[in-house]
Amino acid sequence: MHIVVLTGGIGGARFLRGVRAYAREVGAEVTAVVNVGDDLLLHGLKVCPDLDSVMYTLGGGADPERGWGRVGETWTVKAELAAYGAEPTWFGLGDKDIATHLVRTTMLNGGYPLSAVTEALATRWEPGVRMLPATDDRLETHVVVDGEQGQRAIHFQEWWVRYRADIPTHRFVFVGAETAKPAPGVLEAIGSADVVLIAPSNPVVSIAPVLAVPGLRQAVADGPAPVVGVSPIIGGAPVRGMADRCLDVLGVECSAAGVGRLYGGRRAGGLLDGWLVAPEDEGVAVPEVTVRSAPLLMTDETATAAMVRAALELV
Ligand code: FO1
Repeated sequence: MHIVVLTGGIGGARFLRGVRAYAREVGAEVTAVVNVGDDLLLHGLKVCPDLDSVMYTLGGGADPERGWGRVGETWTVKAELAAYGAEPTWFGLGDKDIATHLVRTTMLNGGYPLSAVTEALATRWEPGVRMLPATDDRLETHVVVDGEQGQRAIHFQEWWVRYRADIPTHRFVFVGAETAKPAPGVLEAIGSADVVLIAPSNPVVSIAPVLAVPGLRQAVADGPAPVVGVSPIIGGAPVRGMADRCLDVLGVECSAAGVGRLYGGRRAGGLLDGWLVAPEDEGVAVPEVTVRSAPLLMTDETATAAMVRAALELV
C-alpha cells in the first residue's frame, strides 16, 4: 500500500507522525509532498520551514512547544545579527537550525535540486517517509496588503510572523507557480498511490501552493487513488495557526463545511472523495463527498494514527 500525503505547516508535520505510525502497523509506504511556498532566502541561506518541520518532527528533533525549529536550540547567531542591526529582526534562525540551512544552501549552490538536497538532509534524520518538495523550482507565497502608497506584496513570512496575519489583506500570490514543475517523483507518487490524504494543514497557504504547481492538482483529481481530506477546522476554529485569517481573505467561512467545499468533491470537479471532520462538526455536508467524523486532536502519535485509520476507512 502506498499513501501519499499533501502537507505543509506544523499541523501537517504532526499528522505525518500518525501516518507513519499507521503505515508501520500495516506495512505501507508513505510519500509526503511538501509545501515550499513558505521558503525564503535569509542572510544568504535557503530556509525551507515546512520541509524542516516534517524532517525535524519525524526525526525527533523538533521543538515541541514552538512546533518549528530544533529542540534545545540556542540563539547566538540571532543575537550577533541583531547587534549588527541586520534585518529582518522579526524572523530568527536558531544556531542548530542554521547548520541545516548551510548544508542545504551549499548543495543548492553546487547545482543539486531541492529534492536531492532534501533526500540528503533526510539521511541524517531518517523520517521514515519519503519527503518530496512539491517543486524544485522557486515558488513563494506572497501576500498583497495595504501599503502607504496603495497595495504592496510582502513575503508570506513577513505577513505571518511580523504582522501575525493582522493587517488589511487582499490576496495571496504564488510567485513562480505558472512555470514551476512538479519535483521528480511527485507525479509518479500520486499516480501509484492507493490513497491520497490531504493533511489538516492550512488550506490557503499550505495546501493551495502545493496544488498550484501546474499538473499537480490535476494529477490528484484525475488520478486512480481516492482522495481523503482531514479538516484543519474544529467547531469553527483552526486547531492551531491562523487559517481563520487566511480563509477570511478568500471570503470562505471558517468551518469544516467551508474548507470541505473549498476543496470540493471530485465528482463535482474538485478534489475530495472523503472528508473527515471532528465530532463537533458531525452532520456537515459537502456535495458529492462522503463525510464522517472522528476525534481530530493530534494529542499524541496513537491518537493521530487513529485519525489516519478513520480517514482511510472512509474510502
Ligand atoms: N515563526 C515565528 O513565529 N517566528 C520566527 O522567528 C520563526 C523563524 C523560523 C525559522 C525557521 C523555520 O523553519 C521556521 C520559523 N518560524 C518562525 C515558523 C514559520 O514562520 C511558520 O510557522 C511556518 O512557515 C508556517 O508553517
